[in-house]
Amino acid sequence: MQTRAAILWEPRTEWSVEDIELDDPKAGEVKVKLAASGLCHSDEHLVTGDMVLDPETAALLQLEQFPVIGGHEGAGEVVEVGPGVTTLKEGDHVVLSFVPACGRCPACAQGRQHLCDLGALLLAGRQVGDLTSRHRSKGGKDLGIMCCVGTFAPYTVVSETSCVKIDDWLPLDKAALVGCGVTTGWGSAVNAAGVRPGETVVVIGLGGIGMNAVQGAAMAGARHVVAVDPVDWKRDKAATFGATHAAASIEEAAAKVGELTWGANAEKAILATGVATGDLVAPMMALVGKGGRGVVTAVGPILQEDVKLNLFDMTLQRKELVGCIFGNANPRRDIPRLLRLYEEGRLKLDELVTATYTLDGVNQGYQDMREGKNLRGMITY
Ligand code: CXF
Ligand code: ZN
Repeated sequence: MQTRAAILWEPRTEWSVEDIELDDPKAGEVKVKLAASGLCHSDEHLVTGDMVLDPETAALLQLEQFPVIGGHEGAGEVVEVGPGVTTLKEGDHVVLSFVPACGRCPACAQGRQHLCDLGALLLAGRQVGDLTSRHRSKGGKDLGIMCCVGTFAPYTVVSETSCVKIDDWLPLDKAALVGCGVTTGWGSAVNAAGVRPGETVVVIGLGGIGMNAVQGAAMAGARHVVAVDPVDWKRDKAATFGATHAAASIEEAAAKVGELTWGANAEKAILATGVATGDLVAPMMALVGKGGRGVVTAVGPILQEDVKLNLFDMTLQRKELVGCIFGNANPRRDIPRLLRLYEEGRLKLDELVTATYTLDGVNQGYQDMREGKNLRGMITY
């Protein structure tokens, strides 16, 4: 079929919205009619050239990262199923999980689906079944799809392993948010940080990820949630997601946390900035006290950046630094679970969407993100 998509032909250019050809789903694949796609900062990292496919993986798979259809936070309806699909049928509503979960690899078998072996293909963006493309430009060039989903398009073809079936009555434009940002943020507090009742938690960066880390920390029973961001309205908004205190910078947060804990410092800190760099990790670790834990959930120039840590902190202070992808969640458990919490009025999703755009407005959406205007911009189809 013919459809449209926002394509990034190479880094440091704009998204180009073009007509494309979309093939029928092959074995194990489904065609999804998307209702909405969130504008996550990770797609912006493709634009800035920060987030490159690991060269070893690229060489091994003989794949190029570009051109790529962006978007990895979407939800929609299955409109066609390929041969051998057993878990979905036409008409099913699905959230596209930005990490596929095959259910069979060692990570999936241990319940760590966020580490599914198919995740090696996140930035290679080909079909996980046979490493070919179903998406083609008008000029006949194979197109990659961000995180194996490519949600900047009204239709896409994905592996059934990227789909999590959800209840039909849920609003798809809100459910889309759980395909990346909400689960990543909430899970970074609940799963990765393991926030416990009564703890003091600092969340650095209040975008779509950080706001959900605040929300997760509050839900897990934190006593103090200190929300850190230089943008005034984001700090104000964090209070509605459960933040108890706010700071405009890490330095200001350090003073606040020292005061709140009588010098003991926080139990947990979460780095959720739009651009994570290695030099932010040591200041984050300084916010946590002995036995405390810092979580890096944000991404940025991930292959290029190293982290320097103090050995006293890691030994005598026994601080922990924990990595995080997709909130260390299990998408098939956590996506439906989060949506139940939304239905019951206990998880905020509506409040995260600060602007909606058409597909043609994708570059405007990212410009608004750069200017600090959005928590989540959302393309609706
Ligand atoms: C990212 C993580 C690194 C690969 C692309 C997606 N996560 C969420 O935005
Ligand atoms: Zn994302």
